[in-house]
Amino acid sequence: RIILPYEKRAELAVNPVAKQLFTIMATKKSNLCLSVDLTSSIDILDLLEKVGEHVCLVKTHIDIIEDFSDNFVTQLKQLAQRFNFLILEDRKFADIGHTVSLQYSKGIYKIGEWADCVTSHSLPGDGILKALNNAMDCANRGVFLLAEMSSADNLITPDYTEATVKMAAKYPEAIVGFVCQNKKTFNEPGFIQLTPGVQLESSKDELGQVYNTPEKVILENGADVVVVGRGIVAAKSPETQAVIYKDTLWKCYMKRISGKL
Ligand code: UP6
Repeated sequence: RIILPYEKRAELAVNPVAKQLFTIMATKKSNLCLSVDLTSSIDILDLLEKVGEHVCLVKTHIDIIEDFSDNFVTQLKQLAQRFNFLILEDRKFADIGHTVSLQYSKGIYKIGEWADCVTSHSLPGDGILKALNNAMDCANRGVFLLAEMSSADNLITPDYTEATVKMAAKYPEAIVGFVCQNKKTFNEPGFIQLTPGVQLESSKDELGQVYNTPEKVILENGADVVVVGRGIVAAKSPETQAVIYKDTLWKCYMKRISGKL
């Protein structure tokens, strides 16, 4: 899987968002996903004005925004179109199917109306995927399933990870890929490995987050799309830093597909 170029994998993808994301990465030469974990909508939009051209995917936590409005969503969608990136709402659904279908479509955020894709835990069983699959209803939508986490001492076991990948196989049309840390987690080249917990130097934060380097996550661990939050957002110049991450991550990917590891 990991030595195939994104263009080839776009052809192998079943889910339309996976196809689109592989294609955007190849076109923009960027496998950088920016996690915009800011609490003000203006700050998010300002940041995306500056870095939108450098990313393939923007990951939101919509429920941390203090001044959320429908207008914010409209502007976010406009930026996505202008800069050709997709939007991932990192909701990490984890409830029974019925509740998740409401959380996906209803409430203030109406996630299903604007997010190209969402994240979901597999913990509740495959009802959660059935619910999301029904709610997505053939539109250009998809799910990243959490098979592993980046945080220290998380409770996910190898058996859980394996069962998660098996669960995804029941709904291949709904699955964009997996949030995971390891290239052995899945083999299917049409799925995308989304890997968070990345900074230029390996380190940790004070609340359990563990950071690996771009080289390690792409060359050793098989990441296809790399999630960077504070590494860019908290930098003095997020724009300069986004370019550094984009170039570094792309170089690692090019090295990987050249087969000369
Ligand atoms: N995230 C992780 N690890 C996971 C899953 N998701 O860090 O296993 C998400 C976090 C955060 C982002 O919710 O939004 O990725 C990482 O941000 P950071 O680079 O600032 O640590």
